[in-house]
Amino acid sequence: MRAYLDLFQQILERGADKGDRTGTGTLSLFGAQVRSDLKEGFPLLTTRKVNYRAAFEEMLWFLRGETNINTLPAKIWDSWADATGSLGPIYGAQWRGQSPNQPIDQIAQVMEGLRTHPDSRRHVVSAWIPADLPEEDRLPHENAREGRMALAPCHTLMQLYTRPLSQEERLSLMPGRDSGGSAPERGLSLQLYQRSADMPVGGAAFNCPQYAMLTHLIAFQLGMVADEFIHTIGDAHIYKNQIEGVKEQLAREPRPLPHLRITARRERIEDYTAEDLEVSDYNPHPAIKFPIAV
Ligand code: UFP
Repeated sequence: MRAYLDLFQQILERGADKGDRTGTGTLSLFGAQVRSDLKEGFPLLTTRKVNYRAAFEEMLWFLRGETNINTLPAKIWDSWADATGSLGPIYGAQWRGQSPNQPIDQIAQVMEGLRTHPDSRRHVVSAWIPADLPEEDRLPHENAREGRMALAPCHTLMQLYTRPLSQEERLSLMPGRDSGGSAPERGLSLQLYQRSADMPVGGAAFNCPQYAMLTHLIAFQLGMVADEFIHTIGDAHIYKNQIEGVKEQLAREPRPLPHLRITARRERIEDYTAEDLEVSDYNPHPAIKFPIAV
């Protein structure tokens, strides 16, 4: 996670003073990439306590194709929904093909593709469906009420990649594996393109662990090892009212990374619940309250 802290520092030092849709004002850099080796630990910020459970719940909710806040226990999207709780055709609808403009179940297709053509270079899932994008000048709930996405996808597109593990890597992964059987032969990596990241609250704290978890989950379903999570970011920003909280985090010493274990095997990826995901050895510094821009 040091690379995320370095990116915070870079944004504070070199970020452009940039206005934004929410009127809060940001410091912003364009084009950043952070790699996390999932074989070395689970990428969760230790410089403040993060509610990773909410991040996992949101990801599992996307995977089930859900788009209404009434089925999401964590109160992440409440400020964006319309009166019925709908968020319009956001992630879940696009991933699972539940929008009239995008009827393909991309998750099922990519899982099947990874099984049948592991070396393919076409394992892509996109939430960016132009026909369903919101109108920028309307409020989120107005867009949702009209059947458009309440918020344009921030994490826009993911690509999955598998590779054979070297003999050395396979041997080093053998001890303590839960599968009991032989060591998996392939590693699975995921690269996310996030067009816009509120780095302290969204990008580093929330989106990183949730996509790292998704990488683990897909790898587990396919009998592979979670290899790398590569986080590529377009507009990487810190809101001005977050600067103090970020500086406080940069003054803290990062601690060893926790670990993620999947404790049950489910038939389909949408069948997993947060109870099946166990994070151990997470000993973060105390929480820091951050304002969120709507
Ligand atoms: N944002 C994230 N991650 C998310 C999410 C939102 O960082 O998962 F849903 C932030 C990015 C930005 C704001 O600060 O929310 C979205 O605003 P905009 O659409 O104008 O980029």
